[in-house]
Amino acid sequence: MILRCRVLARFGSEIDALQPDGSVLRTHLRRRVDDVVCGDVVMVDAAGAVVRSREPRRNHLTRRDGFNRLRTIAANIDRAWIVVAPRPEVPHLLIDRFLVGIRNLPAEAGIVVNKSDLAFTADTPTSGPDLSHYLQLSLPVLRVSAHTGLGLEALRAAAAGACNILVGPSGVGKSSLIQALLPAERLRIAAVGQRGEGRHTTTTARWYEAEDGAAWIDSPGVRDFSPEIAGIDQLVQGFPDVSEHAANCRFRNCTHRSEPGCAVSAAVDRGLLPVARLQAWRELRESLVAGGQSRG
Ligand SMILES: Nc1nc2c(ncn2[C@@H]2O[C@H](COP(=O)(O)OP(=O)(O)OP(=O)(O)O)[C@@H](O)[C@H]2O)c(=O)[nH]1
Ligand SMILES: [Mg+2]
Ligand SMILES: [Zn+2]
Repeated sequence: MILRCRVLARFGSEIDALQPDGSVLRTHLRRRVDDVVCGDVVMVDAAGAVVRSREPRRNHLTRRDGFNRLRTIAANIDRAWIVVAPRPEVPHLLIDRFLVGIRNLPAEAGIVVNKSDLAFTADTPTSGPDLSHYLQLSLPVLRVSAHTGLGLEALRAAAAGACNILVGPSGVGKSSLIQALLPAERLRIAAVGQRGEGRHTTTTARWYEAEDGAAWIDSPGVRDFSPEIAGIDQLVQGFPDVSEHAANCRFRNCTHRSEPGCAVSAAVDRGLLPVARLQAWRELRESLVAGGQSRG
């Protein structure tokens, strides 16, 4: 019998396939159909526990591994949430880099500030990190806590009916959030007292289905992310704020460094654009030029 299955996770040459009846079947991949990741839809020969074919993907998220090889993390993503925590500090550059990658999948992007229970302390008496600039980019910014449940209903509502992936650094609580949203599941979470980056508790992306029709993909934490983009047109997708000001630069090919009549630098000077956004733009623009991918 041939069954249409969702790929929950991949382990080497095997996958966990979610069958139409809701049961999970550990299934083998053959070399002919090897390009299969979490979120894919595959046709499975249930008797032989073998994947016969994969359906075309809407999109897929990739990243470079430690050997600079391109790895596909997950496929068929509607919405990607960049998860951060107020401490040790919010990784602004990582957010900006993810934003470019997500917008070009294409998929919708949002920011989730988890561990908001830690935001109100003596050393940070405000409501946490200032991410107001991202709101101006029409990006939802949700403050939540997997531990206290704060903001989880808003996150659930924003995720309804879509396939959502959680991305971000290790230790920010991506798995904890999915665990809090789906109490019947059993996710691996870093032990209390082992907080912080670099522990990499989650080692492979995994798909979870909610009763409200949403899907959640938990992904391994990353230290860095480089969007795979082909040129400047794709770069501006992640920087509508920079490109809005750039339209008024004197030179069309302005690099927004020290050119006369640069409207982007002027916007930074006038407090209309955070300098960190301009720095992130420059850095990614340079990597495009270095990679020979610039188209002007
Ligand atoms: N105070 C507080 N701690 C939290 C919260 N959410 C998660 N944690 C803790 O943060 C630590 C890391 O949580 P994980 O869910 O394993 O983090 P992760 O993002 O999945 O990490 P990787 O799998 O390594 O990418 C654990 O000790 C959690 O208990 C929260 O809302 N508040
Ligand atoms: Mg995890
Ligand atoms: Zn300029």
